[in-house]
Amino acid sequence: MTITLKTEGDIQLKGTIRVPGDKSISHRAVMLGAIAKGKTKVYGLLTGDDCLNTIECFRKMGVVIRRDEDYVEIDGTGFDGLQEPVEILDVGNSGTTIRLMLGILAGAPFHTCLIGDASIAKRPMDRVALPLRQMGAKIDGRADGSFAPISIRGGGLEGIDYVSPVASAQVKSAILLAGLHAEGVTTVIEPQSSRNHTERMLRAFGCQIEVDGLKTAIKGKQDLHGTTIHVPGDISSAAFFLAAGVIVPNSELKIQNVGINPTRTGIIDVLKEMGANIIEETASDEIEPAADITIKSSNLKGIEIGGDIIPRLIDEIPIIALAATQAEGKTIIKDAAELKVKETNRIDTVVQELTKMGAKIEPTDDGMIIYGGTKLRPALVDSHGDHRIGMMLAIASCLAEGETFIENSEAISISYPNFFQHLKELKS
Ligand code: SPQ
Repeated sequence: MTITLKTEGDIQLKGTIRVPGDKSISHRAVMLGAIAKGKTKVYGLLTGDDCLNTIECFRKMGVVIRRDEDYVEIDGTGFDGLQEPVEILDVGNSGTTIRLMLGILAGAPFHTCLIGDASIAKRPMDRVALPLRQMGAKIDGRADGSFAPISIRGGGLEGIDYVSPVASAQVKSAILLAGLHAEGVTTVIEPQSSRNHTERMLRAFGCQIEVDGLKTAIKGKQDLHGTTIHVPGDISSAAFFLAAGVIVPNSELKIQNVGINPTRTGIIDVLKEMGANIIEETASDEIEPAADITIKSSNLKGIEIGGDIIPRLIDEIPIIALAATQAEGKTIIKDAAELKVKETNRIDTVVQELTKMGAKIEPTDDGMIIYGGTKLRPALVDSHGDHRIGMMLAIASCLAEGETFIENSEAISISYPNFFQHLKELKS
């Protein structure tokens, strides 16, 4: 679907919104709720396409999951109650679903086949298949199990000590979830800290897990027990309006109940370093901390972004790149080669699409260089089926007077089904 976004004269964004539930936390709440013993109630679960696919995968393994207006209720079967699925499990566009499911299924003594869409078919699965095979799972698939479609026969796992070559929460989580059903202890050491939602959620379900710097250890054969979870708003979704509030002149926005887990708040640190006026007020501190965030338009300056902060803002790089087009001076984003294996190659798609709107931006091997102070113009642009590229382009259209056309805009419902409604409310 192609959407037309019209910007007439100088617009400003004003108002208060609550963004949908955190996608990473929502996936984990459903997954752990399904394999726990007893009922789990999840309030604020994201009902975007990716999380709905996670729910469908577990329904195909016999887990009863009910959706009410305010919450989702899961009748956990306990891990041993999962049933061998008759059908193939389709993860759609969701990398988190396929990689974390592989970790869970590695412990299940039956056969499962997983597929996804054209984007999933291009994303590397060997990063989880290799350690899971070391633990004893039998995995096959396209290119020797490096890509989906992928099939797994689990069971009989032994704990391993795994030194991960990438800072990836999906790799870490897949191994920890397999470790939960392995003999002995499983450890994962990461090169830098990735998001820690799996560890926090496992604890909430009564599991013991030890974290020592970059090393995480889990003892096998622990039971999980159903619980109640409140999912905070997704900082990766809020990021679009955080940046919009800063770069669209004369704007002032409040975003309520945003998850501020420190492994995810790189976007706030970077925008502040660039000169943004952002104030956080703590809203709650349960399994995951949350805050109300107020943003005002500010003059930004270009900075260098790289190193340990990258895993803390990896999904926000498209919108950071847009913010950098409005900063004074040059912004360099480096150490972010992981962008190449997301829903799209986000180095290429960011550069290609923002260039169409007049941005001065160059790709590099591990990031991009953005020259600030550019006036953007409307254009025919494409999300390439990547929700985060689609939302970044919609925010860019607020700075481009005239009509911007975004092709494949339906991808946005993967993580933010009411994005356009919020954009319209804030513009009026
Ligand atoms: O689920 P998917 O498709 O991989 O989603 C993305 C996104 O932009 O929404 C990545 F493209 O987020 C990942 C994130 O990049 C979600 C995630 C998680 O929930 O564990 C971790 C990150 O990926 P990785 O590969 O660094 O572990």
